[in-house]
Amino acid sequence: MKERKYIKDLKNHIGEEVIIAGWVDVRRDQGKMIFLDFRDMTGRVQGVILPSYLEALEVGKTLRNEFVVKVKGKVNERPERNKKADILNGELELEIISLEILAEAAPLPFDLSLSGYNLELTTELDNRSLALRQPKIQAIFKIEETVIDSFREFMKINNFFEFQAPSMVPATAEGGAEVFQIDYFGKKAFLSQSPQLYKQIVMSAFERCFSVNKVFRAEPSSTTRHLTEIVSLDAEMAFIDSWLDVRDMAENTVKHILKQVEVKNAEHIKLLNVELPVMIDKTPTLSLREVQQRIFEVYGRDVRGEKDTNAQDEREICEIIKKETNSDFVFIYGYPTKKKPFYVYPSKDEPEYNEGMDLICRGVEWLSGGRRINDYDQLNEHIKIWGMDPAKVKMFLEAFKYGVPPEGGFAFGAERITMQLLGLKNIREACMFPRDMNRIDERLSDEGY
Ligand code: AMO
Repeated sequence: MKERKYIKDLKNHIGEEVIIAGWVDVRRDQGKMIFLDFRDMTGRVQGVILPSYLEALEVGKTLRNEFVVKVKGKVNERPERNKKADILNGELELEIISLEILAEAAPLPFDLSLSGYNLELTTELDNRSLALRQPKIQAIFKIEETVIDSFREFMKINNFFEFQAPSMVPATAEGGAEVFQIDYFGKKAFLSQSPQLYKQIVMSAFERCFSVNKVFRAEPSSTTRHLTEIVSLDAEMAFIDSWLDVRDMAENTVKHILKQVEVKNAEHIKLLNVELPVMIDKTPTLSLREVQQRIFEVYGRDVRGEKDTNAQDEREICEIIKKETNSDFVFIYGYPTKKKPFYVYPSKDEPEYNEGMDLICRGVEWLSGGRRINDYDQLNEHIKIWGMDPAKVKMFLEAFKYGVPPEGGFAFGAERITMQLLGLKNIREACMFPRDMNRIDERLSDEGY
């Protein structure tokens, strides 16, 4: 449709006749006149069919919401008193000359409009294809697009090489039972939980690498922050002095993402009426034991000696840190070595604790990472202690046999980032087609929401 103008550009055509194409967003029939709001991928505009356009009025009467139309009209400036300063095209109106219906739409099962839309999440997901037309839902995914783009952008600025990690793998990177097994020509294989071992292999050749990949977690419980298929933003870097270099890279990545979202998605943030989390200059960084001690001091809840944080710990430490520093983020490091995967680097001074770290934002984990073991013999020793079969990680071990610098890395879940940026209550809102125990597009059961 070569002659078509985008709705966002109509302000440049005041006084001219234009062709637009899009959906009927709202229709208000006032008898002699019909008001129609049109929507295309760039925005919305109000149009009016005046009484003198008899043919257009006839077509206008047959329209319903979501009909797809091609419209010829004249772009008129609105009288001063009718101008709306804070919305796109608030200063103009389209005087409709003719209308062509490109596709009809069945009556809608629910109100899609900005003011009328209010579906429960389960119903929204059951009607995903139609709900995706709703502006607030689109805003969430536009922001997520920026999150992923800006991660990629920051990695490239910092000389990380992008690679494509495999999704079907012979062994599990993270250990544990949370893995989907597949039948690979009669042999056992798995859907990748994480590109962990591959990113370490690629790092051993390219120094710095990253990947944006789907990963799969057979999470056996249904929570508001777990999905079974996620977008994992992974990075790995060589020649670090300590895990603190990894923390700093992760922190700077977050700063870049926050800045890009603020700049590129200003209108979406306004529409969703949210405040982005605050990252202060140096993000507070506490060991697991310090976190547990702080929770004990402030809330009197004794979780000292626990091997990891749970959801309540993460919420509470974020509340404490927010009050004290205004930071919405906190790094936690120093987990019990045995509780984390075999590749995590044990601290030199206290080998029973490791140099693994998590970044928590507003009470929910955003990122995991840290320093890795780069010494071949030490890796082999850990593989033995962890009870793993070295044959299953042969390709990984081969990389480390031939000289690998001190190194580390991290991974974010894109849906977790989006969820916490926007203060969404359920991670499913941050995933266009969420997969969980109860849903693969179709609902598998009525439970768990
Ligand atoms: P981890 O398993 O902690 O670390 O995952 C990294 C990040 O991925 C996100 N995430 C999830 N998001 C939604 N649903 C899930 N089920 C889910 N599981 C994980 C979180 C989490 O912080 N190999 C390490 C990373 C590394 O050390 O580089 C790993 O996969 O945001």
